[in-house]
Amino acid sequence: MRVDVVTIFPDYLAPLELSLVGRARRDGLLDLRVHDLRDVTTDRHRTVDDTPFGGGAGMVMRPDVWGTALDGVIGEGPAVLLVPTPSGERLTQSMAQELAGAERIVIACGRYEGIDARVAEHYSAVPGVQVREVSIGDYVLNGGEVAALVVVEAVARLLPGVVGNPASLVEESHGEAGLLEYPVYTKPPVWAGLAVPEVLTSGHHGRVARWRRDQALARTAERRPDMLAALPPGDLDAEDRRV
Ligand code: 6GU
Repeated sequence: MRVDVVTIFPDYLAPLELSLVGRARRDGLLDLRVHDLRDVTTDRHRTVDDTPFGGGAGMVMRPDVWGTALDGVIGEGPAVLLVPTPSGERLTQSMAQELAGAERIVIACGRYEGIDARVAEHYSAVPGVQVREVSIGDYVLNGGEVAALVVVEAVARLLPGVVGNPASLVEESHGEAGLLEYPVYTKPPVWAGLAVPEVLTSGHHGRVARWRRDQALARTAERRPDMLAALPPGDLDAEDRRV
């Protein structure tokens, strides 16, 4: 997969050289390129923004600058143009899975009050380009760069070969079961006066599995009742309903 990130702060994306995403890049599983939006400007001040038509506070990013930058990276084949914005559709694990199937993703990181709306409109009409305006949660950031980090990490770890043990993708929160993950423990067996739950050291696989499912259910009911309510009815059996 190739990902192009366009931003006025390329240094913000430096963490993508680290850890699992960094290794995926070095291994050739992810071709990630970061571009400075200001490189396409032609004026002395390298201007990328201007005052909003209709008035109001703040500045809006110019569509002509974005058009030049995006035309330079988007290519001919199918691509997702992902625009991080607090007014976008919410990023979910299933969206990350969809994005992991894309050949190319271009991420247009806005700053200030956002990017002139004609940019999304224009690229929506370009054959092969799918525009997705995406929010990472109900809070406001200063720009799209941190959201781009989030999207790239969420997507990269789903690419074949990126996560060493694919089994670790299966049971985690927001995975198949539609539940939050159960709590986990390791050595030492007693720490700060707290013992590991006895069932986990019992060697009884059936009891461990039941305990983990109960913990996941209780946790989800407590922290994310919306997720529990969204489960298909058949997903909860009689044992589950006791929790
Ligand atoms: Cl994608 N961008 C900004 N600026 N703020 C956000 C966001 C994105 N998602 C949540 N808040």
